[in-house]
Amino acid sequence: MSAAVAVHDRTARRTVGLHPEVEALPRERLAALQLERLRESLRRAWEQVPWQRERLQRAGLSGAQDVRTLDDLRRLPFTVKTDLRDHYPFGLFALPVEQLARLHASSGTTGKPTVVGYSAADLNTWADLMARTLHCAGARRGDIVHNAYGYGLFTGGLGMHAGAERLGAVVVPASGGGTERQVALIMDFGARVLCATPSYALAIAEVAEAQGVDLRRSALRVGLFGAEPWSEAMRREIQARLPLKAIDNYGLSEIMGPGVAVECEQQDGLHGWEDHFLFEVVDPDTQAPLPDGAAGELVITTLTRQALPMLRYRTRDITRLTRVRCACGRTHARLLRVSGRNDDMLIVRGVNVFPSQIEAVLIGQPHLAPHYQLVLRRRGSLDHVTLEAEAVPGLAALQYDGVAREVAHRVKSTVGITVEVVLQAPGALPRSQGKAVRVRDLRKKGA
Ligand code: DLL
Repeated sequence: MSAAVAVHDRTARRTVGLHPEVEALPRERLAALQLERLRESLRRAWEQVPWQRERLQRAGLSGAQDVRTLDDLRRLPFTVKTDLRDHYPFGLFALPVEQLARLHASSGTTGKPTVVGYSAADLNTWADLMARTLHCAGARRGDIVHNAYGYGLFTGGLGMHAGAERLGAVVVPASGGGTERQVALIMDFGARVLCATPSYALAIAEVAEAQGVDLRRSALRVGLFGAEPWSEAMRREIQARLPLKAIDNYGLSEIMGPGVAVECEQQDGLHGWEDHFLFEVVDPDTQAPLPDGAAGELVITTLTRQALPMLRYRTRDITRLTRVRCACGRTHARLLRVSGRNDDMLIVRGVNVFPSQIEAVLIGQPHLAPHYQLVLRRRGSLDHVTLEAEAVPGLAALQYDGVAREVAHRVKSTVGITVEVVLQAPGALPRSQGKAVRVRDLRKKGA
């Protein structure tokens, strides 16, 4: 890549973000950088990955030089998760495995895991992007960062860890679990930043309350919450129980891990780091590109990944894009919250529903704890949905039925589906230590 457009543009605003020269890069310069990097990424895929070359040829391309404008991206074929599985473990890598520095994997519900590889340069880019992500959320050099994302094959723990170190913060590698001890560490060390899934952040708050520890008096000020869909209602709930700004951050292992997009302090959409990724939204059924503002499936192309260049990866995640400049001054496109995965969408008697829509109705109700699960069963030829919710301590058992009826009514009037609400005693529902399981689908088992 020519150093041209890259990282040291003197004309750009210097006031925004950890890397102001790229975070506030004027859009036309950003586009020039993207095109240059796209061609380089394509060339890597073409030369190093026979499967990529074959299908690019089938799509009528004769090489990376055929991509002359960013609109030519649409000539490239999509990549889907099963492409990675079909070439398990290393078949889509653009570097020999002995030249890599790290492997991560995400476990699928069926079959083989999806394996992703990183060169030393990829890890370096990732740490930079994570430092930028943490900074965008409000973390600063010298902050104590309590990292409760799981360490291991999951990208959350190690990804955040590297970014916090790169930022110059002090990282506490807590990982998931041992929640009582986590509460003590947050208080004793004076953590200012908490990294966790939103559901685990709530579990931490709840355990603290049960221990008689008031986390509202802790030093926590910034929460980086992601790795699962969550609603505005959940954000309000977390911000009421912890003295922090709850910031949404999005990523996926196939593309890199966390650090793909993050909210700034405006909490008004997640800045996607467009100097490293191209974002498109397409119609999930026809794959036709959709304009900014329209909801559809997010498709991401990597611009700088060496080990695993991804061309038009279909994430299955549903979101909307805006390229209107944010009040913070960053110029990069924003994702307007990821409402859920296509795979998680329930179709209940013809109505499409994401669990996060039901969450938005539940959370904040005075008699309910912020935990829930949806259980799907087949009754005859129809789908039956049970919403398992949990009462707050102190609610008399006599009131359970009335509260359940009220919740069912609200779900029907707001979301439009009929659910049977079963109210459980406090503590009855499983607590997450990582990604919460919101849906138990028993239909295939004939239940
Ligand atoms: O969850 C990476 C990550 C770690 C992101 C820590 C943020 C924080 P995977 O395990 O591969 O990677 O799962 C990726 O999780 O396709 C979405 O469906 C979902 N997801 C991730 N972040 C969000 C979010 C990590 N902020 C899958 N909102 C993605 C909604 C999210 N869904």
